[in-house]
Amino acid sequence: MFSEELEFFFRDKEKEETKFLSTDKIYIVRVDGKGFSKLTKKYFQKPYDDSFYNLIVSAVIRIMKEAQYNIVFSYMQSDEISFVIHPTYKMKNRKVLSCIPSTISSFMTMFAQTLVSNEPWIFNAPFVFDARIVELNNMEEFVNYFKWRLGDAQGNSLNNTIYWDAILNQNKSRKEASRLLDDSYANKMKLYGNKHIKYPFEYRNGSMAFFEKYQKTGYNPLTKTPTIVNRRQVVVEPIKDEIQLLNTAKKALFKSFKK
Ligand SMILES: Nc1nc2c(ncn2[C@@H]2O[C@H](COP(=O)(O)OP(=O)(O)OP(=O)(O)O)[C@@H](O)[C@H]2O)c(=O)[nH]1
Ligand SMILES: [Mg+2]
Repeated sequence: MFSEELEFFFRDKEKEETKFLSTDKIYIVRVDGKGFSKLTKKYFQKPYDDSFYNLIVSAVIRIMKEAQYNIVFSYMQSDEISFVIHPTYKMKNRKVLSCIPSTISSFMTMFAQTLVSNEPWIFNAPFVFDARIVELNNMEEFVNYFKWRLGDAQGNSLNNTIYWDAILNQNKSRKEASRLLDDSYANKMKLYGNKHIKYPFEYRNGSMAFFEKYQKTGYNPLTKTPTIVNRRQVVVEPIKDEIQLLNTAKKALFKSFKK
């Protein structure tokens, strides 16, 4: 039987989760693959794998087309994705935190099936993502957030290159390979930069997805004439440098303020 007393008691316990995103802040939802070190070791090439990258990109493009999430910009690196949410979006924190990672997980798991359509299901595990909300107060924090994530991407990818080169090409043990990473970024770049630079930008810096307008010729059945219609599509670009990432992220955010 429905009990108002119990309803009140348990709704009160949920109160932290019933907050709404505030319209005077900027929100980023960052998702990160859970246990992907093990998963990618089993099913993908080390250190980088085009199929893995394409799976994440496909899932990101697909979720950005879901109007309900109001994502205006995404930054992908390794197994993490930062989604910038439209600044006037009034959604409950708990919805954002639960629906975005579950949608990304579902799309990635779905798309993985097409990747191996001629084989039996080889990914004997779902692609699971955790999520957190990052609340930013102003543009400076927004810019610094992306500087921080890009720096993390660059440091991790350099380590990945060094570690897997030692294991796969130099017969080093995991312990020996790990020891090579205990050096400064500058020194590691000096020693291994020439190997690292051979990998494409998407693996060294990550890539970004944003909306771009384009025009399409349609047909107006009332006037029976061709008409030009404005559409938008998701564009994905590997990141060449920090300036390109920051400028594109800022532009995507400013565009959404105007709408
Ligand atoms: N083989 C392969 N592995 C990748 C690729 N991109 C990312 N990864 C791996 O994904 C992992 C991401 O690191 P983490 O998020 O710290 O590791 P995790 O195992 O997911 O740990 P949690 O996030 O704490 O659950 C690293 O082990 C990367 O090597 C890729 O293109 N190919
Ligand atoms: Mg992870």
